[in-house]
Amino acid sequence: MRTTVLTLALVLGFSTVACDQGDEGPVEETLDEIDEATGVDTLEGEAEADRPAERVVLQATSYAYQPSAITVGPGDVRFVINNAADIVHGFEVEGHGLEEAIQEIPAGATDSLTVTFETPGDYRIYCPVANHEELGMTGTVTVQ
Ligand SMILES: [Cu+2]
Repeated sequence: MRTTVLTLALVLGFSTVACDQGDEGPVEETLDEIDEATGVDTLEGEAEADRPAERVVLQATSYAYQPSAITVGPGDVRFVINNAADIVHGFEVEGHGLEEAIQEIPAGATDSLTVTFETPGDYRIYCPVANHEELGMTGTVTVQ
């Protein structure tokens, strides 16, 4: 249920941006704002907390994430996922009582998900679409 609400919020966020009606809702970003070589976000002024979220850029293909092994620090991490495939994919993070997801990212689209990691350890990432997880669309986020 929580993931459904989150997905809806993201969809509404798209609408808000598309209509150019203001600053509320998730900020939609494009890879233009991400330095492809370093993964560093070059978009300024979007930090909502005192400490800006760590940012991880992933590419989704059929059927894998690149990178699939990610190490981050604790706290807020914003995953920016570019679906480079020609079919829909998604992105889910699960572990240590945490479960957050983007259920669907259309082919060719980019979406982002901010997750707050409070517990160090390994978290699983996988694609929640159809049987993509079984097809190998998985990975690991290590929080340390
Ligand atoms: Cu998928």
